[in-house]
Amino acid sequence: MLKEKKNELERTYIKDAFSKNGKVFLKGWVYEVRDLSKIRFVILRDVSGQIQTIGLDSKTDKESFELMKSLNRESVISVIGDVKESKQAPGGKEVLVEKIEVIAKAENPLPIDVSDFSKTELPKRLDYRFLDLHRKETQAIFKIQSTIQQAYMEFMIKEGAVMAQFPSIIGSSSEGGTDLFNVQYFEKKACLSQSCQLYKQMLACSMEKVFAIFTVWRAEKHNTVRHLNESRQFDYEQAFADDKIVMEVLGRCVQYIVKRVMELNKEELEVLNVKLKVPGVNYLTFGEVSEMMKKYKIHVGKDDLSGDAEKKLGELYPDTVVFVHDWPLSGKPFYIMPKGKDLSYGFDAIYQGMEISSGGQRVHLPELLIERLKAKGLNPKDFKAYVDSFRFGAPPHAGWGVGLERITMLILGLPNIREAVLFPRDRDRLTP
Ligand code: AMO
Repeated sequence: MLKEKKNELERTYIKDAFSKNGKVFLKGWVYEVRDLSKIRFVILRDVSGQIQTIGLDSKTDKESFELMKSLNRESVISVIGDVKESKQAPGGKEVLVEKIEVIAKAENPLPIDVSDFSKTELPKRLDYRFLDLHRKETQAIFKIQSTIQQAYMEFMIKEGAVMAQFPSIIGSSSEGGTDLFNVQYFEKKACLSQSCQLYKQMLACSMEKVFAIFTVWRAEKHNTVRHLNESRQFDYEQAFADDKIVMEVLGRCVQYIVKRVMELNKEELEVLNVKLKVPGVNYLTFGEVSEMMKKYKIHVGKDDLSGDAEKKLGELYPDTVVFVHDWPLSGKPFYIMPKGKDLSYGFDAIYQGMEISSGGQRVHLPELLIERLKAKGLNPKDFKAYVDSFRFGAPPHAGWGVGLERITMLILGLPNIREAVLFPRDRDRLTP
C-alpha cells in the first residue's frame, strides 16, 4: 500500500510540511518517541527541521501504531499522514499518522547521546562523527561553514579573481618551516603541501588576481584548541599590489562573509545562539601593539604576537578585523618583502582575539629572494624553479591566507577548532 502511495506522493521536506494542509509523505530520522498508550508521538527530523507526528489507536494503521512504540532513536523512517493544526504541537502543526515504514533501523543503544541536551564530550563525538552529524547544532556549524565557503567564492569572483587548483605533493617546504609531512614519491623525497604559497605567487604573475580553497598539512607536534595538522585555507594573491591593497581586500572579504552568514543562516545562528555583527576594520603597526600591550603588562614576543596579546586585541577591538602590519622581518617567512633592515611588508589579521590570516607583499626580485632564503637557513637550490619564475617579467604582488576552520571557529565563538572540521586530523587523531 505504501509503495503505491509513494508513486502518487512526492516526499515533502519537514520545513515545507508546516505550510501544507492535507496528506504528506515525510522521510527522516526518529528523534524521540512518546507512548501514552492510546496516543503515540514520534518526533521526526530531516535536514530541514523537525515535526511532531501523532498516532491514534482509532485512526492510525494498526501495524504502524504498534511500530510507533518500538522505534529506536535515529532510525530512518517514512511517514504518510495528514498535516493538522495543533495548539499543543511545536510550530502549531502535527502530522496525524496513517502509515509508518522503517527504512533503516538504528541499533540500540546509540554509542553517543545525540539529543539537543547531549553532554557527550567532544573526543567521543568525534569518534562517532557520522552520528554526531545527526545533531542540529553540528549540522548548523557545517551549514554555516558551507555559506562561508560560498561567500568567499562569491566575493572573489566579484573581485575578478580566477579560482585555481594547485598540487598537494611538493618537492620542498613552501613556508620555510620544518613542520613537514614527508612522502616517498617514487625515487624522490617529497612532502605534503604546507600551503600553495609559491604556486599562487607564480600564477598571480600572469593572471593578476587568483584565489583558492586549498588543503594544507603542518606536522606541528603541539595539540592546541586552535591548531590542526590538516586544515583548509582561503588563499588570495594579487599582482601590482602591496600589503595595504590586499589588507583592504581582506577586510571587505571578511565583512562580506559575515554579512552572507547573517543573511543565509538565520535559523542556524539561532540554533547555536550566536549573534553576529558585520566587523569593522582597524590598522595598527606591530610597534604600536607592542607599546599598547606594555600598558596591560602583556608579553608580546620579539617577532610574533603572543596568544595573550591577540586575546587582548580581541577585547580592545571586538567585532573588528585588526590588521597588525609592519611586522618584524625575523618573524615572517622568506617570501615576505623586507621594509628596511628589521621590518617587513608582512601582516597578521586578528579577529575576535585570534589570528585568522597572515599575508603581505612578496619578494619578486630574484636576487633579493636568494638572499632571503639564505638568511632563513634555506638552500636556494631547492627553490630554483620558484626563484627563476620571477626572472621573466614578474610584477610586484601581495596576498594572504585565511584558515577556513579558524574563521568558522571565530565567527561562531566555538571553544575548539575541532568543532569546525568534519573529520579533524590532529596529533592523536587519524580516524574516522
Ligand atoms: P599561515 O601559516 O599564517 O600563512 O596560515 C594562514 C592562516 O591559516 C590558518 N592556519 C591554521 N589553522 C589551523 N591549524 C593550523 N595548524 C594552521 N596554520 C595556519 C590561520 C592562519 O592565519 N602562505 C601563508 C599565507 C600568505 O602569506 O598568503 C600561510 O600559510 O588562520
